[in-house]
Amino acid sequence: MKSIRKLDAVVVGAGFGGMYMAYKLREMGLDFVGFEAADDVGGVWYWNRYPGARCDLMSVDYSYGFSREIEQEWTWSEQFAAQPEILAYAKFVADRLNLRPLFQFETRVVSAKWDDDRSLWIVATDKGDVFEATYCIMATGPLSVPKEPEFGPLSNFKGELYRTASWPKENVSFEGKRVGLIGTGSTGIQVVPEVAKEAKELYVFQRTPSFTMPMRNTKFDDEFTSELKRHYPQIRSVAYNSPLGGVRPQSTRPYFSIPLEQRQSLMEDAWKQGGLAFLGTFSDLLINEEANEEVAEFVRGKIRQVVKDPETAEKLIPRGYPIFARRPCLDTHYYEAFNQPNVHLIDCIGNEIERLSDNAVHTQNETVELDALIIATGFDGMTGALLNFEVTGKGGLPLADKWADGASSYLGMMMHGFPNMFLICGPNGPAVLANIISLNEQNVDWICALIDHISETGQHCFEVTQEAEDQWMDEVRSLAELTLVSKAKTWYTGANIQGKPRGLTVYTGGFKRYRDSCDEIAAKGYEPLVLN
Ligand code: N01
Repeated sequence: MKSIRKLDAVVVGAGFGGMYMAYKLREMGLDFVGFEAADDVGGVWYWNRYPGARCDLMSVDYSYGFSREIEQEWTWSEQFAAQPEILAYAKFVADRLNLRPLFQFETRVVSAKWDDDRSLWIVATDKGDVFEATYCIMATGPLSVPKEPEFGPLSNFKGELYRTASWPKENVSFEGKRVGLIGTGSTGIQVVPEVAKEAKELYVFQRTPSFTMPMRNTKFDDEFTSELKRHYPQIRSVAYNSPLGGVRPQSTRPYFSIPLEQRQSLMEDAWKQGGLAFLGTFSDLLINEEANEEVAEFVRGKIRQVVKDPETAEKLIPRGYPIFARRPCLDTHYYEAFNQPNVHLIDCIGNEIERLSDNAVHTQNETVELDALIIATGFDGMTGALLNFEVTGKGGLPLADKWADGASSYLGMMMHGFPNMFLICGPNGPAVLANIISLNEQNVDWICALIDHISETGQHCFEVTQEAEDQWMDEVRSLAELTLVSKAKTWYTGANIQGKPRGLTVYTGGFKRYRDSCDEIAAKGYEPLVLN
């Protein structure tokens, strides 16, 4: 029988959250092990290496701010970095800080169980190893478990099958092939223009059209890069004090505070500028339904201008939900791709995909024969990774039972009934509406300060009270009611997964307000936590 190793902490996941946590725990002198299912660091950027994968937050924001050295040594090549560059950055950080020895790669945690009698976590891996740890830290990411589409099983398709969320490392060629793509969220929208360049025919299966705006990516030149590096401290300060946790123009101008002509001209400017410029043009697009609809109509007009076939344009036009309520997408020639003769839109509204067969996708009304099929149907977001293995808290309470009616947590970082467990960027924090790298850093710093505090008090355990968790959840829900974010059927609300409890599991108050709340709790001596 293998011996049980005793630790101060385990960390699950070697994405940007897990990497920074491992770095900090080592600095604190704690004995810990990190586990990662992949064979290297990078998390979501390790797995999602599909053609066109790119971050829609600016690279200067989507990077660590905790190390002045790394900021100076790493050079971003463009405004919105592509997946290979982001993964290279993660590897660079791992090398520079010698993080790899802190992780066991190609190792999945299969269970994490709280032992009431001994007040510690018992963590088992698929390698048959068992660890006992004071703290269990879940850096499992909000988007790490792909959704299993309703028309499965995917293995019914005998041609080349690719999932964007676990894309092969080897080069994939679609040259001369009939390719199907299912899913038109942020991922599918990035895949289309790339595969359209190669495929003989590309069939895009679209159920809900997304709003997407031109990214208008730019390369950085040497002069820009050296200015950027000189100003990192100021850039970080702006980012950390912003609602997004990143540098983006903010507006205090409500949409209807200026005349129509001026509004139109500002929208034209935002469209030309690209990126998420719209969100920095008016202050109330996520709270004022009428303003939101006018901006949506502007974008619909742009789709009509770009897409030459009016019938295709009408099918691509999103209706029935507010713009920005689904994750706003940024694209590089997405709508233009539908002007190519080899790209075909299959509208799945009223024409659901029913099943896959050896060489075809069968919808209610048609059969499309294919050589290759790409699945970009999204993720079991926010909670999927944590419910993917056995996690039990006090009294053997399964996490699945605690979350049976919806994910509840305190600050998105801890849960009543699960002492000494931390979530990094967990549900009900601002993850996915804020720059996740800034949030990772903030969560990790806050958690490490709490671990220090616990050890200074001579205690070993913390647990958040039910009352504090309930109050936080009330705040999450009441803030959500002020915005239009929950008014679309999205993974933000669990609506993309059959049987998943519905409800927005994201804190919509913005990064700065969230950070202030966390700081206030620390300043007041962590009152909502019981230490023993
Ligand atoms: O997933 P999604 P994603 N039949 O859930 C469709 C981040 N991200 O991977 O809406 C037909 O948005 C589904 O249709 P519907 C970002 O946070 C970031 O694209 O269910 N279609 C939808 O069109 C993003 O929000 C970046 O009607 C089916 C699509 O699949 C998150 O990841 C890049 C279907 C899923 O869209 C998830 O994006 C990429 C079915 N049975 C991703 N089932 C950047 O930083 C599902 N669909 C740029």
